[in-house]
Amino acid sequence: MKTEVTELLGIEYPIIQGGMAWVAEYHLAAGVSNAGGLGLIGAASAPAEWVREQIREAKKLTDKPFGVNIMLMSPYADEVAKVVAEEGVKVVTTGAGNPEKYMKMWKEAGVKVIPVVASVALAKRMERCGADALVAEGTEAGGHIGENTTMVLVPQIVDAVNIPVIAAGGIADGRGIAAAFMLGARAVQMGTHFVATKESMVHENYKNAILKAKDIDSRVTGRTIGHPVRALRNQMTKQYLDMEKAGASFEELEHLTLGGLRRAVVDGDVVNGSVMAGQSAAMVKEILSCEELIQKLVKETDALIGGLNIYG
Ligand code: TUI
Repeated sequence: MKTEVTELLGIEYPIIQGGMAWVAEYHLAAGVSNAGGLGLIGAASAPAEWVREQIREAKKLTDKPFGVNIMLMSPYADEVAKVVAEEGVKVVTTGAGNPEKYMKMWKEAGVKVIPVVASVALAKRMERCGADALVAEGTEAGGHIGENTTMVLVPQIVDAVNIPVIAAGGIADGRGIAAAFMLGARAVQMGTHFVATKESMVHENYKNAILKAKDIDSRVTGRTIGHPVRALRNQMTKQYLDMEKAGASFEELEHLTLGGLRRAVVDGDVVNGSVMAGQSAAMVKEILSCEELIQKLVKETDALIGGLNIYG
């Protein structure tokens, strides 16, 4: 499965783990990288020194490349951007914004930059300012999302840019990976299935909520305030959507979800916490190790498209 992306990143398989807030800490990142994919530490809204410590811990567990995801709405984004350059991190992905102002610093430090985008316009802009590749993330993904599905977003971005495209959103097995390659992607990014792995440190209740999830259990809150977030339905999403229908203000809605992801991930409160997960949660059937999951994905993908020579 050699592709432009495995070559660019120096990894064995074209499978990247999403940089999920609170979930993607160094144990998971190192687990994915040791299994031949690209693990990511999710900087989320954490202070820069926490991120530095995570990077140093990951380096103790793996000598393979790994990356850091920077959530651009974080109040610490500027400092975290500097830390990744200082610590010699190989790859940065970004989410929830436009990373243009950091591009020069990262390129000078030799960091590969892979913005996560949800639109063709931002994809083109990122190529112009020097991105090495892009993650095209469809609305099937968990957390903060755009409006286009993976099926329509990936081919449009593939047509619009000349850098490799990594498909994300709704991918949880070899069929999804094979489909992504058919759409022109050169790798995939998966989040939800990696939440439910042995190496993932999330509360057991969070993993069980993913295992139990059915096709109808996904909800998007925050559309009315221009901040759509996908999570598994529970008391919190119900109350949030009821309040949105009743015309609640930005402040009232924000108050409801404040600290909600931490409550779900750390405390295991899957009733009133925010159980962010993609629509693919319904396809996650068992808890595997990162190694077992990646080997399963590679085997399934190879059985479907291994003979076609389309990895590119
Ligand atoms: O960033 C994500 N997913 C996320 S970030 C996140 S952190 C959070 N925590 C608590 C509540 C809410 C969020 C959880 N999930 N995915 C990548 C992604 N980026 N999806 C969509 C975008 C995006 C959206 C708008 C990128 C750029 C953009 O506009 C950029 C601009 O300025 O034009």
